[in-house]
Amino acid sequence: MSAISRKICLIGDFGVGKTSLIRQYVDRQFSDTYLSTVGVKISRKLVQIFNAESPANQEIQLIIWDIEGSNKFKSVASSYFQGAKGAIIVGDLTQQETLNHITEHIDNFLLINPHASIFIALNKSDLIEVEYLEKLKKPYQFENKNQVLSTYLTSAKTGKNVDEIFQFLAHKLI
Ligand SMILES: Nc1nc2c(ncn2[C@@H]2O[C@H](COP(=O)(O)OP(=O)(O)O)[C@@H](O)[C@H]2O)c(=O)[nH]1
Ligand SMILES: [Mg+2]
Repeated sequence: MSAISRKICLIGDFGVGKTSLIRQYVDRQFSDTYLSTVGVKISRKLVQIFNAESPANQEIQLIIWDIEGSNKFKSVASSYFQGAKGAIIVGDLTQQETLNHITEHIDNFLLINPHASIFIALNKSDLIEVEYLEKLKKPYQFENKNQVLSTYLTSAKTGKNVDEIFQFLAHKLI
């Protein structure tokens, strides 16, 4: 069976954990030492999609684009976004400024891909005390933005919600 391919982008400020999330998802690895991404790195992962209406499970090949981190989000080349059917926009729960920038990342991506599906990852949840997590998540639901489907508390370190966010995004791209 030949799988369909879909490009997705990881988007967010420098240091929020984009590269770490991909590494946890694709390679099942995490490193505390800084991972620098030079230019653009492309990873692939074959995902099984379970469909209740069809006996045959579908497969989708996720083509995951990771760009070198930058706080100058305006400077992200539109060619990086071009052709993407989905995006995971990442903020760091321990750095408020990166969360403030999520809206701009959403808007910049939708400018290029107005019909794409977006999930939000509020990452490094392992560094936050459990009782604060739901409260921190509340302002980042983006219910007024139709393309933003869901917000997850993630940890690239423990793996919390990492498979889930990629898997749910893949589901939306069939
Ligand atoms: N504790 C913790 N550290 C993380 C997590 N995700 C990333 N990091 C660390 O944050 C730093 C930046 O991660 P990186 O993936 O390079 O961020 P990027 O610039 O967005 O690609 C690295 O030192 C990672 O080890 C996480 O979920 N929890
Ligand atoms: Mg990176």
